[in-house]
Amino acid sequence: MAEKKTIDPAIIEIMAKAEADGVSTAFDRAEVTRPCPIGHSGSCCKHCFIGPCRITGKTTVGVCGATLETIAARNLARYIAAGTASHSDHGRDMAHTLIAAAKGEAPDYQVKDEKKLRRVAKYLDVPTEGRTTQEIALDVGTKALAEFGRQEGELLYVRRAPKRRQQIWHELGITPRGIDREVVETLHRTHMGTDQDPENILNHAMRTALADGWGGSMMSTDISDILFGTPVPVAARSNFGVLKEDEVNVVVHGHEPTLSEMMVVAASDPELIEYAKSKGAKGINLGGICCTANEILVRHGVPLVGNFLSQELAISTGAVDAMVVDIQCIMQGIQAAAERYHTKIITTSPKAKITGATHIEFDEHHALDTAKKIIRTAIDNFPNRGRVYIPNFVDHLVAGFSHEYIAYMQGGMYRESFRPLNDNIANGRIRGAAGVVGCNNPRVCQDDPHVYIVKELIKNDVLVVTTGCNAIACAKQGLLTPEVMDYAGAGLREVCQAIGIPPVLHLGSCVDNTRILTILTQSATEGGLGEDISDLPVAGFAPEWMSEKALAIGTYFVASGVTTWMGVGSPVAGSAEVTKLITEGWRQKVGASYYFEPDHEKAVKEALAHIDAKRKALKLDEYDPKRYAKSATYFPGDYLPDEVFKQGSYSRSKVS
Ligand code: BF8
Ligand code: SF4
Repeated sequence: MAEKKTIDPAIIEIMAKAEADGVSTAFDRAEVTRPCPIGHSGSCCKHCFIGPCRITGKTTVGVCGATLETIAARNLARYIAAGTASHSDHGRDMAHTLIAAAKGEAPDYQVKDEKKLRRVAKYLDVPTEGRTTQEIALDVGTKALAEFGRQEGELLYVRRAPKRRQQIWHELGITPRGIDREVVETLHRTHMGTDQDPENILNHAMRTALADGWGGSMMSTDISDILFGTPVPVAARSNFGVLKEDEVNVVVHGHEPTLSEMMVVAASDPELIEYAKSKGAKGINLGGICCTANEILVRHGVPLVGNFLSQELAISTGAVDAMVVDIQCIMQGIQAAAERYHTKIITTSPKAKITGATHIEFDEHHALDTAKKIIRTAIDNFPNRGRVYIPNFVDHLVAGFSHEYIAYMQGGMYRESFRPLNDNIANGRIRGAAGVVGCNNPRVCQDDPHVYIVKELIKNDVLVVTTGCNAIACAKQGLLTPEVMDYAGAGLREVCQAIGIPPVLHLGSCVDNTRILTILTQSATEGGLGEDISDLPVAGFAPEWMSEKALAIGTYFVASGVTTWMGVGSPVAGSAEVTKLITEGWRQKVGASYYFEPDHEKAVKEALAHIDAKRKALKLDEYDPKRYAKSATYFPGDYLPDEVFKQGSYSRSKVS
């Protein structure tokens, strides 16, 4: 039943076509390939060729004597190292691009946000007085790059965390040093016969994740803003209905904005539009999948085609003339799907090739030329289309809430602060805040846990910030619009109306989870809600996580003081001791716990109780959903037509 696999109406509709066309998708393959229960629970070690050693109960240790606890902790640490490496390598490439732009070697990139450049220069101890933009940019890029290979001292960005947090990290000895160093050290420690104390392994796993959150990912966000502009709210559209039957559809998929930004420029090139017309198309239509989609959505309003589990099915529309990919979260299955249609898969990164795909290597020194070549290839492919069927679903959305803009909304350019939000959390209009982020995973119904959790939270007066594939799930269900105020609790609605923000704020891609770290720090240091991130009434969720990056993100949130609920299942379920170490153990160490809870209804209940406990510890007014909004200035349905409100779900509108 398609309905059990996804709640996305466009996916439900296209599944039948995909099946008829003989396309195998992750939804199908997930039924055939079940996870190995031993590996799934973290109880299999393959760190040397004596093994793999599977701890099944009949065996209690590996051949080398490694215990289940050690094996589970090592496995988790390695996931986190891979996630950190992926985000951080992306950040490193951003630094290279900034340096090339500053030297004039990448003429298609310029510094777009000088204010942000100067702010980031301060974080990195780069002098700005009397210097040109190019000089500052060159030093910022060079200093950022040095953070990856740093051998002495600690990451400069650590100073951006609240003082108390920095102290906790110092006391535990988990302040990150060089980004690459922490990743390498995790691989070393988890090599056969090295670190065999689960607690010690997990401490270093936190240090590695912090190198991602307060290092590679944070620098990636900063440099993207410097080069491409800091996002401000922008209206856009989402889901398969954004594909156009009569235009050349180019779908970008992956993560690095260096490529997708140039695709935006190339897609509006008049010469190429004329070329498209010469092939019988009315124009060039750009859309995105996964995080690179979020990057160009928040800066240019480019529509979202879908999230992680939409990638193969978008091809099944027969309307995608080229799917242009770079790095991360790109299923190899898209190539097999594309071979059933006319779609060209174009790989662009030397780090990520797919057998059978067309490779057009992207190089920041000739960025626009390469982007144009890619678009031209897509145009040439347009006449090869077979039968096209585009499920006619589209939703509207508002995205682009950078932390700078959220602060700006609370007082304008001269008085921007987090005071209004802090005050309204203190007085109980807002019960708390939550970050709901992360992937799709075909082991659960696509988008269902995402949407359930977000709706429950806003109904309970919890302000939601979102990124990554959760943000796209919210977009596809119409949750990123002001109209969603109808589903928000009365207090939260009042505040959102007063400030002029929707109750669910789209902050960007997965590396932009670092915007949440910045917001949390600003809120914690603004006053009135304690002095550290772990004092705040907040929670984190990744309801449908699947990637190693998601584990790195979850871990850096916990190590930064945010108790986090991951859905789907636990990668350390096999070890009660490791589970205890990352829940109770980490609560004692860093003031937050890492939960893996497949029951998303239970996760929300636990998170609300956690938020209330934090309120109590801060001696704030007890949360009372009936206290505010008694003046009857608002009635349900003020934002949505009655019949839509009564359906209980906004959106799923058909395109006219
Ligand atoms: O970095 S949320 S499936 S697309 S890993 Fe991947 Fe997960 Fe989507 Fe972006 Ni993030
Ligand atoms: Fe087995 Fe130990 Fe080798 Fe792991 S490191 S595979 S537990 S012998």
